[in-house]
Amino acid sequence: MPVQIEIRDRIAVVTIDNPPVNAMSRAVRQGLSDAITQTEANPEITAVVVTCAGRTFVAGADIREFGKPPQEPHLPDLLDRIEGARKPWIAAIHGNALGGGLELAMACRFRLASATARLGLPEVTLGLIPGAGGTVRLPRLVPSDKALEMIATGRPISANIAHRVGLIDAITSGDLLTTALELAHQADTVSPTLSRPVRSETSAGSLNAQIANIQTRTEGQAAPEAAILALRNALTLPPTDALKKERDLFLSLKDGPQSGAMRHIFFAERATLQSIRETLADPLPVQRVGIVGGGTMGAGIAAACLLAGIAVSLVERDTEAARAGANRVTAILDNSLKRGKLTKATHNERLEAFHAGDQLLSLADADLVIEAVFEDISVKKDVLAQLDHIVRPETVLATNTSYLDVSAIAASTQHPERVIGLHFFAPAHIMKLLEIVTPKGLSARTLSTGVTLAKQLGKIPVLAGVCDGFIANRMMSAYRREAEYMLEDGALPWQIDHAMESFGFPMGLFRMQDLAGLDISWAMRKRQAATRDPAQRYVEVGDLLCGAGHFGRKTGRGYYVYDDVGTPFPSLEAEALIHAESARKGIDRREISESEIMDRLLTAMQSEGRRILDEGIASSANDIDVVMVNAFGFPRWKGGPMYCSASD
Ligand code: 3H9
Repeated sequence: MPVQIEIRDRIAVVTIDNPPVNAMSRAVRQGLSDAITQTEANPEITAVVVTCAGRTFVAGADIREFGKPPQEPHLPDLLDRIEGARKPWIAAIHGNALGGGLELAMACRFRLASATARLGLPEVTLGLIPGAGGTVRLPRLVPSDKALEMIATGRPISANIAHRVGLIDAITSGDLLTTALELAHQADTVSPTLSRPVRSETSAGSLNAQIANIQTRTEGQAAPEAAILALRNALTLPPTDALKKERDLFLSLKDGPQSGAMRHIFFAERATLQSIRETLADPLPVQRVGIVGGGTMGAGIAAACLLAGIAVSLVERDTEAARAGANRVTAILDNSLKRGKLTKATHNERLEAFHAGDQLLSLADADLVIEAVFEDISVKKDVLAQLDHIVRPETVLATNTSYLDVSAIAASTQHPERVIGLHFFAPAHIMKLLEIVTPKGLSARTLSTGVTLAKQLGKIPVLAGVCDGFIANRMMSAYRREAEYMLEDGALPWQIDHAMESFGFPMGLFRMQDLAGLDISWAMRKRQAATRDPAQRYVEVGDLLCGAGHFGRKTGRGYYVYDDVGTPFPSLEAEALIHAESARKGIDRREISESEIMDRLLTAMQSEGRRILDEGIASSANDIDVVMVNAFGFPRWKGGPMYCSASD
């Protein structure tokens, strides 16, 4: 039974028990409906406490039911009954109260939360808006700017903030249920949420400015626009009308393409390890990580580990380089402190768990060592071969490479079964994706340990087989190649970028390459030149730009030219060079429309994706979508290239 009732001292305790996250499935809704009927009918009961078993309060409606027609009892009706009940309901919140879970809490008379709870309306991240009164009840509890922020960004807030802004009535660090039972005796003095006026301390001007800002940031997405509309309705219409309009908006979004795509990605991100779930066992506990290389990537990985509470020893080639690496790490931690992500005490604790030096021997007691040195296979092989003699026999050795042959790197050690590829994305302490590259012969324990580290770091692990570029960079190479063909065929970099940005990418490919530095991929192309298939079409524009010293943003020139504050303008020089290349190859340039640009890019991604699947490099098309969304900003509300092709 997912909902149980127990009576304690005339108070009914209604416990929802629907692991893992107490999602509001049909069975839970039915259980709650029965609980309302029973508690209303029982004269002995004076109030009701609703609480949850397990690790969290209700984390929302059951998203798995969204593909099916809605089934009674509907959540909005239930919440109306709870709010209108003669026996006041008190929400006792621990863990997360999200979406429908927070809507349940807001329909209660009184909200008590444990100090570590988090509360939010993340529907917008699933292409939805709250559909059970959230947009109408929230601005009656918190100021309308806070309500708008929560509904339109979907970001949860801490119990402390929730208390400060009025979303919850009390916080406890003691026993949640005991406190809720004490408070239940006073709950009938509080008026129901919908009977309260909206909180109007935010001025119309500042709300409009906030709305304009959200609209700019979320262009092309239906849910934030609907969230704004729903909030405006809540602020201006009688509650019953606003509720009806909210429900209509919710239902039309739920059946729309963007929510379908975002739900696809939500589940795909959680299913990336499905194919190996059974084999994951007995990981080596990772408490101390060694990192070789303190450049941007090594420092980012070190910071990611420290932020996750893992001790780090960083090694560089000499003391000066070690000091520079340590400074990079410290700067990231300082920034986290400044932005309120770390308390002063935790910041100090993390710094104490960090050591930087120039001796590989200092990594002897590490549980896992990640090399993040220069992207050159002989340098990487050398580092791993040395580490092999230094670390304990069970220590896992990881190479952070974005495309090199991990099997060959593993073979440079005496124990290749303990070598794994961990491909982080820059900035490593922020980007959620981690490609876990699995060379043949890898031991189950090494794989489990790599996966466990990914989880400890809060990353989304995606498994990739060994090949040049794994999943991410192979996909990127394929659509970059197509984009370069289009340069010669008739399009210009800014037209391609505009098409991608209109599709929903945060930044077009050429602007992104300028930002990353054109010299990086140039160096890679030079290394690959000897093995390149001479029959394959090759576009030299990037090489020619680099040859002229135009490395992108950092030299002020690339595909674009940049002014002092970094604003990009189309580069006439790049344009002339592109035209000259078309002419040299005898290509008759023609107009290429934005829709053709996007069609060609998507087709290139999908064809490469299918090859990656055929070769067994990725274990599912969903993993490829997860990579494209999390590594390259493919718009989440379009679900990823493989999803786009399946839903065409
Ligand atoms: C909504 O509420 C609409 C209402 O306004 C209106 C209704 C009328 N449903 O993430 P995890 C599964 S929309 C079904 O790994 P964590 C998840 O797939 C909803 N399943 O755990 C996974 O399954 P599996 C608004 C769900 O501890 C397992 O639970 N709410 C749901 O890292 C564990 O998940 C949200 O958008 C769900 N709602 O994080 C919240 N949620 O083990 C969505 C999770 O088979 N959920 N599952 O792979 C989350 O953000 C995170 O799951 C949470 C826990 C923070 C709760």
